Amino acid sequence: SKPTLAVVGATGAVGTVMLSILSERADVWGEIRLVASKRSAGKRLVVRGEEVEVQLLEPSVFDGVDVAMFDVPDEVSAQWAPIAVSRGAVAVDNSGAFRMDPDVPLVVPEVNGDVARARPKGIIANPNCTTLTMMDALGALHRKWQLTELVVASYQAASGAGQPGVDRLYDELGVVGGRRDLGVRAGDVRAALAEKLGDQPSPFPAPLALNVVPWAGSLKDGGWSSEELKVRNESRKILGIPSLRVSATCVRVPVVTTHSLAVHATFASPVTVDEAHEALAAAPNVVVVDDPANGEFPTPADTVGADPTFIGRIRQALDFPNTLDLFITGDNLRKGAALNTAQIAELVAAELT
Ligand code: 11C
Repeated sequence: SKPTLAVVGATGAVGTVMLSILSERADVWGEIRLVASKRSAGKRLVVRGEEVEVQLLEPSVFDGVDVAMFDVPDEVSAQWAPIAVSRGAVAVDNSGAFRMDPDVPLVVPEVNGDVARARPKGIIANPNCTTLTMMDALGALHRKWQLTELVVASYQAASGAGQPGVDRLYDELGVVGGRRDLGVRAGDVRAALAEKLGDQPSPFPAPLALNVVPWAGSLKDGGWSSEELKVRNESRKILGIPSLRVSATCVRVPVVTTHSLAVHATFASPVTVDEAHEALAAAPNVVVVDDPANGEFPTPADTVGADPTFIGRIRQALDFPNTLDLFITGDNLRKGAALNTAQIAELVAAELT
């Protein structure tokens, strides 16, 4: 019989996309059990065309479950993933709680799917969405030319901050829409938002509408953001290059969904643009869109809702040997989160059947 899946955090921004992905992909699952906190338990959600009641997160909900996916805050995963494992499930966790644990594989199926089998804690971690967006492309290039240095600037969508991020961006756009008097004086956007939205809390530390905000996550030592350190640490672990030199600047932009990255990647051996095109065109889940003479390059507005990551603007750096500059876009809720989690869960399901 087909394995049983639990989806914990089924009602969040990623959970919602997960339900549609589970409905679209080859049906590897028997029962799909939806699980959430007290606030959402009892709701009815549609998956695979059927209404399913959301069950309360409690230990017994994992009885009989083969794979439990978690898309919940770090502290909830830290507490509940081991409980799911103790009840017999393999946990696939999309929080930051276990990603850097040496006993937990951090998996992008196209890049390092083989490491998913060694999971001494019964937990497999799903990477951060910003890291994930560039892994398929960089994994393919690394295999051929051996990546040594990575300098990245991200352009991250509001939905990276979950449904509250999406709601806030739309609310802000509602305030600034059509106002030709805004964006012309320092502080005018901030003042207009304060006037119309009052004390309504924002997950962003500055206005996002008509703006960009060089911040995502929490403050860490040396002025780094947690998001920037995740890009560094997780890239090293996924690519299996512990000494990879990485420097990231993470920036939030007024895009609803789809993260973008400007990547400056240095390799051990020389690589031409044509060779990179060829390697990327052959890579799984990667689409090359790189014809600037005809205005073709990846943009978030053309990427959102798609499964692959899109690569364009591939150039050989003029002043840096063995180095490519390129631009990558990927739907942060799909490959960046729910799709990759579903793919990992399917790897486990394939072991069971
Ligand atoms: C963002 N990437 O865009 C973050 C959200 O480590 O899973 C995901 C945080 C994480 O804000």
